Amino acid sequence: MYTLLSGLYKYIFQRDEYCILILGLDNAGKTTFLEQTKIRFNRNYKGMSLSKITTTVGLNIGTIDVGKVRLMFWDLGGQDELQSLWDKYYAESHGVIYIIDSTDEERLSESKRAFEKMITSEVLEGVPILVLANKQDVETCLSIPDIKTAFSDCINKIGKRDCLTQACSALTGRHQEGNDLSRITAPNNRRDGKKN
Ligand SMILES: Nc1nc2c(ncn2[C@@H]2O[C@H](COP(=O)(O)OP(=O)(O)OP(=O)(O)O)[C@@H](O)[C@H]2O)c(=O)[nH]1
Ligand SMILES: [Mg+2]
Repeated sequence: MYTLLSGLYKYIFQRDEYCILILGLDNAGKTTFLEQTKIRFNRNYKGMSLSKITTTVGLNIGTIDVGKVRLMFWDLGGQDELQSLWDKYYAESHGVIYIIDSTDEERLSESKRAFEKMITSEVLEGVPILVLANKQDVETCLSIPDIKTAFSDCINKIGKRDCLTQACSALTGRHQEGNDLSRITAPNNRRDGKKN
Protein backbone atom coordinates (compact mmCIF):
# COMPACT_ATOMS: atom_id res chain seq x y z
CA MET A 1 0.00 0.00 0.00
CA TYR A 2 2.78 2.42 0.99
CA THR A 3 4.68 1.61 -2.20
CA LEU A 4 1.55 2.21 -4.24
CA LEU A 5 0.90 5.56 -2.57
CA SER A 6 4.51 6.72 -2.81
CA GLY A 7 4.54 5.67 -6.48
CA LEU A 8 1.38 7.70 -7.08
CA TYR A 9 2.84 10.68 -5.23
CA LYS A 10 6.00 10.51 -7.31
CA TYR A 11 3.99 10.17 -10.53
CA ILE A 12 2.00 13.31 -9.74
CA PHE A 13 4.63 15.53 -8.17
CA GLN A 14 8.06 14.40 -9.28
CA ARG A 15 9.58 16.39 -12.11
CA ASP A 16 12.29 15.57 -14.56
CA GLU A 17 15.16 17.84 -13.63
CA TYR A 18 17.74 19.24 -16.04
CA CYS A 19 20.79 21.39 -15.40
CA ILE A 20 21.56 24.17 -17.85
CA LEU A 21 24.86 26.06 -17.76
CA ILE A 22 24.88 29.75 -18.70
CA LEU A 23 28.31 30.64 -20.04
CA GLY A 24 29.94 33.53 -21.88
CA LEU A 25 32.42 36.33 -21.22
CA ASP A 26 31.96 38.74 -18.33
CA ASN A 27 29.53 41.55 -19.16
CA ALA A 28 27.76 39.41 -21.79
CA GLY A 29 24.51 39.54 -19.81
CA LYS A 30 24.32 36.04 -18.28
CA THR A 31 23.00 37.08 -14.87
CA THR A 32 20.59 39.57 -16.43
CA PHE A 33 19.29 36.75 -18.64
CA LEU A 34 18.86 34.44 -15.64
CA GLU A 35 17.01 37.09 -13.63
CA GLN A 36 14.77 37.92 -16.61
CA THR A 37 14.02 34.20 -17.04
CA LYS A 38 13.13 33.78 -13.35
CA ILE A 39 10.86 36.84 -13.46
CA ARG A 40 9.09 35.48 -16.55
CA PHE A 41 8.61 31.90 -15.41
CA ASN A 42 8.20 32.16 -11.63
CA ARG A 43 4.89 33.85 -10.97
CA ASN A 44 5.64 35.09 -7.47
CA TYR A 45 9.29 35.93 -8.03
CA LYS A 46 9.89 39.61 -7.38
CA GLY A 47 13.51 39.54 -8.47
CA MET A 48 16.17 42.17 -8.11
CA SER A 49 16.28 45.26 -10.24
CA LEU A 50 18.06 44.24 -13.44
CA SER A 51 20.06 47.46 -13.45
CA LYS A 52 21.53 46.57 -10.04
CA ILE A 53 23.17 43.34 -11.18
CA THR A 54 26.93 43.32 -10.71
CA THR A 55 29.65 40.97 -11.95
CA THR A 56 29.38 37.37 -10.74
CA VAL A 57 32.18 35.98 -8.64
CA GLY A 58 31.34 32.29 -8.35
CA LEU A 59 27.90 31.25 -9.52
CA ASN A 60 24.20 32.06 -9.35
CA ILE A 61 21.61 29.32 -9.33
CA GLY A 62 18.06 29.73 -10.57
CA THR A 63 15.23 27.24 -11.00
CA ILE A 64 12.13 27.38 -13.15
CA ASP A 65 9.37 24.86 -13.73
CA VAL A 66 8.00 24.35 -17.21
CA GLY A 67 5.13 21.88 -17.11
CA LYS A 68 6.47 18.71 -15.52
CA VAL A 69 10.07 19.70 -16.18
CA ARG A 70 12.30 21.53 -13.73
CA LEU A 71 15.19 23.48 -15.22
CA MET A 72 18.05 24.38 -12.96
CA PHE A 73 20.29 27.13 -14.33
CA TRP A 74 23.88 27.63 -13.26
CA ASP A 75 25.13 31.07 -14.19
CA LEU A 76 28.92 31.10 -13.92
CA GLY A 77 31.18 34.14 -13.73
CA GLY A 78 32.73 34.92 -17.12
CA GLN A 79 35.85 36.80 -16.09
CA ASP A 80 39.08 35.40 -17.47
CA GLU A 81 40.24 33.85 -14.20
CA LEU A 82 36.79 32.33 -13.55
CA GLN A 83 36.56 30.61 -16.94
CA SER A 84 38.88 27.89 -15.67
CA LEU A 85 36.04 26.84 -13.33
CA TRP A 86 33.51 26.26 -16.11
CA ASP A 87 34.58 22.72 -16.87
CA LYS A 88 33.96 21.63 -13.27
CA TYR A 89 30.25 21.86 -14.07
CA TYR A 90 30.27 20.21 -17.51
CA ALA A 91 29.67 16.64 -16.32
CA GLU A 92 26.41 17.60 -14.61
CA SER A 93 24.94 19.69 -17.42
CA HIS A 94 22.22 18.70 -19.89
CA GLY A 95 22.48 21.86 -21.98
CA VAL A 96 24.47 25.08 -22.36
CA ILE A 97 23.29 28.61 -23.05
CA TYR A 98 26.23 30.58 -24.42
CA ILE A 99 25.71 34.33 -24.30
CA ILE A 100 27.49 36.82 -26.56
CA ASP A 101 27.54 40.58 -26.09
CA SER A 102 26.51 41.78 -29.56
CA THR A 103 27.63 45.30 -28.77
CA ASP A 104 31.22 44.34 -28.04
CA GLU A 105 32.94 43.81 -31.37
CA GLU A 106 36.36 44.19 -29.77
CA ARG A 107 35.88 41.11 -27.59
CA LEU A 108 34.13 38.97 -30.16
CA SER A 109 37.25 36.95 -30.95
CA GLU A 110 37.86 36.45 -27.22
CA SER A 111 34.29 35.17 -26.90
CA LYS A 112 34.84 32.88 -29.88
CA ARG A 113 37.95 31.38 -28.26
CA ALA A 114 36.05 30.71 -25.02
CA PHE A 115 33.19 29.16 -27.02
CA GLU A 116 35.60 27.00 -29.02
CA LYS A 117 37.30 25.74 -25.87
CA MET A 118 33.92 24.90 -24.37
CA ILE A 119 32.52 23.02 -27.39
CA THR A 120 35.68 20.98 -27.85
CA SER A 121 35.50 19.65 -24.31
CA GLU A 122 34.94 15.89 -24.45
CA VAL A 123 32.75 16.03 -21.36
CA LEU A 124 30.25 18.21 -23.22
CA GLU A 125 30.12 16.02 -26.31
CA GLY A 126 26.55 15.85 -27.66
CA VAL A 127 25.20 18.39 -25.17
CA PRO A 128 22.82 20.84 -26.94
CA ILE A 129 23.82 24.49 -27.11
CA LEU A 130 21.74 27.64 -27.39
CA VAL A 131 23.79 30.64 -28.50
CA LEU A 132 22.22 33.98 -27.61
CA ALA A 133 23.35 37.13 -29.37
CA ASN A 134 22.41 39.44 -26.53
CA LYS A 135 21.89 43.22 -26.22
CA GLN A 136 19.96 43.45 -29.47
CA ASP A 137 18.08 46.41 -27.99
CA VAL A 138 21.19 48.51 -28.69
CA GLU A 139 20.84 50.01 -32.12
CA THR A 140 24.49 49.69 -33.09
CA CYS A 141 24.79 46.01 -32.11
CA LEU A 142 26.20 43.32 -34.37
CA SER A 143 23.67 41.26 -36.31
CA ILE A 144 23.40 37.47 -36.27
CA PRO A 145 25.19 37.19 -39.67
CA ASP A 146 28.06 39.34 -38.32
CA ILE A 147 28.39 37.04 -35.32
CA LYS A 148 28.10 33.92 -37.44
CA THR A 149 30.95 35.15 -39.61
CA ALA A 150 33.13 35.79 -36.57
CA PHE A 151 32.36 32.30 -35.24
CA SER A 152 32.50 30.54 -38.62
CA ASP A 153 35.58 28.43 -37.94
CA CYS A 154 33.80 26.89 -34.92
CA ILE A 155 31.04 25.33 -37.05
CA ASN A 156 32.95 22.11 -37.73
CA LYS A 157 33.67 21.68 -34.06
CA ILE A 158 30.01 21.76 -33.03
CA GLY A 159 29.74 18.07 -33.89
CA LYS A 160 26.54 16.03 -33.69
CA ARG A 161 24.55 18.13 -31.29
CA ASP A 162 21.65 20.55 -31.49
CA CYS A 163 22.86 24.12 -31.76
CA LEU A 164 20.55 27.07 -32.21
CA THR A 165 21.50 30.75 -32.45
CA GLN A 166 19.01 33.42 -31.44
CA ALA A 167 19.02 37.17 -31.08
CA CYS A 168 17.75 38.53 -27.78
CA SER A 169 17.80 41.27 -25.23
CA ALA A 170 18.06 39.96 -21.69
CA LEU A 171 17.34 43.45 -20.43
CA THR A 172 14.02 43.94 -22.21
CA GLY A 173 13.14 40.24 -22.35
CA ARG A 174 12.61 40.38 -26.10
CA HIS A 175 13.89 37.73 -28.46
CA GLN A 176 13.57 36.94 -32.11
CA GLU A 177 12.27 33.46 -32.60
CA GLY A 178 13.56 31.46 -35.51
CA ASN A 179 15.82 34.33 -36.51
CA ASP A 180 18.57 32.01 -37.38
CA LEU A 181 19.04 28.32 -37.17
CA SER A 182 22.77 28.09 -37.43
CA ARG A 183 22.63 24.35 -37.31
CA ILE A 184 20.19 21.74 -36.20
CA THR A 185 21.28 18.14 -36.15
CA ALA A 186 19.90 14.85 -34.91
CA PRO A 187 17.26 15.53 -32.26
CA ASN A 188 17.98 12.50 -30.13
CA ASN A 189 21.35 13.39 -28.68
CA ARG A 190 20.53 14.12 -25.10
CA ARG A 191 23.01 13.01 -22.51
CA ASP A 192 20.45 10.78 -20.77
CA GLY A 193 19.51 9.05 -24.03
CA LYS A 194 15.79 9.89 -23.62
CA LYS A 195 13.89 10.94 -26.69
CA ASN A 196 13.34 14.67 -27.04
N1 LIG B 1 21.54 47.14 -23.34
C1 LIG B 1 21.60 45.95 -22.76
N2 LIG B 1 22.39 45.77 -21.70
C2 LIG B 1 22.42 44.53 -21.13
C3 LIG B 1 21.67 43.45 -21.63
N3 LIG B 1 21.92 42.36 -20.87
C4 LIG B 1 22.80 42.76 -19.94
N4 LIG B 1 23.10 44.07 -20.09
C5 LIG B 1 24.00 44.88 -19.26
O1 LIG B 1 25.31 44.33 -19.37
C6 LIG B 1 26.00 44.44 -18.12
C7 LIG B 1 26.50 43.07 -17.67
O2 LIG B 1 25.40 42.22 -17.39
P1 LIG B 1 25.56 40.92 -16.47
O3 LIG B 1 24.27 40.21 -16.52
O4 LIG B 1 26.09 41.28 -15.14
O5 LIG B 1 26.70 40.14 -17.27
P2 LIG B 1 27.36 38.73 -16.91
O6 LIG B 1 27.53 38.01 -18.19
O7 LIG B 1 26.58 38.05 -15.86
O8 LIG B 1 28.79 39.15 -16.38
P3 LIG B 1 29.75 38.36 -15.34
O9 LIG B 1 28.93 38.02 -14.14
O10 LIG B 1 30.85 39.32 -15.00
O11 LIG B 1 30.26 37.14 -16.03
C8 LIG B 1 24.99 45.06 -17.14
O12 LIG B 1 25.24 46.46 -17.07
C9 LIG B 1 23.65 44.79 -17.79
O13 LIG B 1 22.65 45.74 -17.45
C10 LIG B 1 20.82 43.66 -22.78
O14 LIG B 1 20.12 42.80 -23.29
N5 LIG B 1 20.85 44.94 -23.29
MG1 LIG C 1 26.99 37.48 -13.93
